Amino acid sequence: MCHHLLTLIALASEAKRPSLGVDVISLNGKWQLMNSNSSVSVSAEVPGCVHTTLQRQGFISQDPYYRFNDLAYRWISLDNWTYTTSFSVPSHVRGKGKAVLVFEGVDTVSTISLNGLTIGKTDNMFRRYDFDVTGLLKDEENVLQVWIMSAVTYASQRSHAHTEYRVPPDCPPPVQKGECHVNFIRKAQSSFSWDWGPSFPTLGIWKGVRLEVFNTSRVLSYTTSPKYDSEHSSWTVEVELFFDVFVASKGLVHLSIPLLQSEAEFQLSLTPGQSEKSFVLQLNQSVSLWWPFGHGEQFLYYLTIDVSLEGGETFNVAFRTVELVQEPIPSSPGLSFYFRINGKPIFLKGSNWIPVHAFQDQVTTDMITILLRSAQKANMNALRVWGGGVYEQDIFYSLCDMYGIMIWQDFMFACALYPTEKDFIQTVREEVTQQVRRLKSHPSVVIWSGNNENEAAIATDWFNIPVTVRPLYVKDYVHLYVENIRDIVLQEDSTRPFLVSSPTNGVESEKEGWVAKDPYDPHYGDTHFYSYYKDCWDWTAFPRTRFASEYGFQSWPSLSTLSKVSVSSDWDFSSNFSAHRQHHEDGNQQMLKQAELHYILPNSTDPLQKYRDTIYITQVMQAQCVKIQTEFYRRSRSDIVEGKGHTMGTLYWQLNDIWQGPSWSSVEFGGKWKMLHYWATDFYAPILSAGVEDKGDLLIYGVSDSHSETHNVKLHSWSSFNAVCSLESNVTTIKAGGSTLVFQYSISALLTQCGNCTRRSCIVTFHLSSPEGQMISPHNHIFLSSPRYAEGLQKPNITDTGIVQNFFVTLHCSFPAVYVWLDVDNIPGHFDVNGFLMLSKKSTVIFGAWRPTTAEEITSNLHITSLRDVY
Ligand code: BMA
Repeated sequence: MCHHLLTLIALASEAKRPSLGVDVISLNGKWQLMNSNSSVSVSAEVPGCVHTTLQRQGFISQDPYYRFNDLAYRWISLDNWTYTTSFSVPSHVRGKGKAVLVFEGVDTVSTISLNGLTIGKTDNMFRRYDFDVTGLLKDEENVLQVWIMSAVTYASQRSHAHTEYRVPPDCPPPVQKGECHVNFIRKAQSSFSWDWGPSFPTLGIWKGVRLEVFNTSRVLSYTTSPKYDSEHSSWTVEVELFFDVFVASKGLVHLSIPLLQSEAEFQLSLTPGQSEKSFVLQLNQSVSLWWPFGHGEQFLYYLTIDVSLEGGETFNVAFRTVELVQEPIPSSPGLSFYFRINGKPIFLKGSNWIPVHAFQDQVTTDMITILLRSAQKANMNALRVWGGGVYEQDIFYSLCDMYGIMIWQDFMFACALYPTEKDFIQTVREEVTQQVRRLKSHPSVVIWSGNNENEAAIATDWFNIPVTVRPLYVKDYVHLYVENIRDIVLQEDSTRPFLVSSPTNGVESEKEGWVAKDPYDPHYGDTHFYSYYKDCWDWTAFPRTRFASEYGFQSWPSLSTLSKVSVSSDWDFSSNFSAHRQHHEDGNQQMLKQAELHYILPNSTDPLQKYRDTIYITQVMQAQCVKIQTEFYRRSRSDIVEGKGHTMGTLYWQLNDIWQGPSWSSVEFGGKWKMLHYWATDFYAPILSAGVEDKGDLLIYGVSDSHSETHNVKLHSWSSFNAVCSLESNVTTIKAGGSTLVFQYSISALLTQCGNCTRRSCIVTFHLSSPEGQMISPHNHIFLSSPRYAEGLQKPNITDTGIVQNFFVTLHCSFPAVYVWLDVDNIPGHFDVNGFLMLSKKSTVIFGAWRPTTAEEITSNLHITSLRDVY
């Protein structure tokens, strides 16, 4: 079975501003902030939050991220806070018919008053609120107050008021040092702590505030949805306009895409109240399509919408179709699960996105850009905006549109059951409607998904719910995600697929009443898979899934990142700090245990060196484990083994960090790349050569994302400085958009043929090359035994012989070296390669700096480590 969603998506520009005929007074800027007993009174920036304000005003002397401050500053979130401002409204503005106060985002539970009168309340940080204040304004000194209740107190009260049955979990595991009942409040679920992040239940006015005054009408939002008519092979763009109308009026709407020489004019007739109008622009020309990164260009066209009563707006529009294909696969039970973009099957390569900061007001466009560029540089074409964080800001989606990064967009529900009281459902309905209208015009968004792991939570009984009452929870689940969220999304957006959960069995889950018996079934939908203690080199233990939307391993971030929030006495793996920052039960042990399976753990007698080396070994382990697992999934794209396979997506957990602590991320807080991120560049390369050992044979696969065939495969193997021997495969074609076994050889035969090699003394390297001898895949290698047992691996004595402008770093070593790692501490930027295998005496890497720096600065900060240097 397959969802036919042959539609085209348009991309809207940033926050919609009311125009002609609407007077707008911005209320952003300086406000006053006070706590409940008035002992704190400071001036505050809006948009902003209480924590940021107290830090900037010097009321708290330290960075909330510093050492143990998440606990020390807990009081901030337990207090209630009031924001106050006053403003004037010129009388010619005040004289207009209708006045509305618009809050783009309040975090979270507030009562808002104007000139002493309550004008409204908020309970959902993901919604915009518009309050009618007609007749309540004065010329001068209008006092606007936002009283914000502690989110922790509110969540606790709501949970206690829910007496009929439990809505678990009550509290996060103690190791997270977090707050309870976050599922009762529509707020970033990770703000009460997560297994990679601190508890900072923020309070604030996190988005803009403004007054809008008008006589006739104002536009609340615009959406643009290109749609493809496959019968006529033509495109249309549907434009929706949402109005707030005060006085009935008539006018014209003019739509045009100049580059496509397409335009049209429509009559507009508005009656008082909220009003939705939609218009369809027929295109006269063929269009250039929008493609995911690595598959073509990202064409964006300008679309102008002119409303005679209101003025004009210009949007980006992009043309692409998306289908989620779930149909039978020959010789495999279950259904496929893959994305077809513009009619072509596309393998999704990427990772999962979490909030960039606990204090969202501190997230800058630069921070988002660095992360998205880093994703693209690592050859990612997809990210999943995970459901425990926030719907990202407009600029995030606009950049994804530009970079060709496909977005799997979760709704913000994660790892919990949720209440279904009327007011909760009502606020969620409004949230979902607004978010779909805000984001649906972006071509980068390719799928909506209802929640993170909540189907699995019920199906596999995370919360010990007695079987007899389970139907009640299933009913609530279906009510929230199917009868409400899904229902709204289907109504609002017919241009992309909707999934109820992740992981899920997709249409099979639907058949089983939306909660499948086993949502992790590899024959259907997507899976999440984590296993920390089992040997990650054993690829046979991974589920051969249709789509791997989460999997990963933790590592620690670099010392330069940690040193911003710690002191030297913390720099020990068994310090209180190391335990405090670790929010995942046994996380630190798991990392070392996994590393120890293949590496000798650092044993320097210098404690600081040992700490640095331990961080290094956790990053080596993480990079190696995720590489093995990802390569397994990529080469499974064509395979069906015992009915399983046809994997068409890998999104490892997780791309970014919310603070400086251990986590599954490949990019540290601040943007520094971990070893994993450098490796992702290779294991996500468009053409990959991947090696595995299977039943005593060495198998090498060529995996290609390309839509046309690739020729000629060559193999290099067995290297010391000089390869002991080198072999070439006679397979000359790699399947387009597939995985091809290009080389198979018995390992014992290979060892006998290749001089004096043993599993412990040699390593196999390989790559793919074109008929002309040009490399078409990155170099890759496979160990035939754990490096901890490697024989002949010596201290390589790596030195750099000076760094020249443009930051070429030339390295020399006296012996081959593995996992060669260059770290320049706090100098922002990244190397072209890192964490590499150095099989030549000399090798040059390039450092690309993100700010002006000098060769001297780099030299004095450069640390070089390889595996043999840590023991
Ligand atoms: C999955 C995610 C997150 C979590 C991660 C690592 O469950 O959805 O909730 O952070 O695993 O444990």
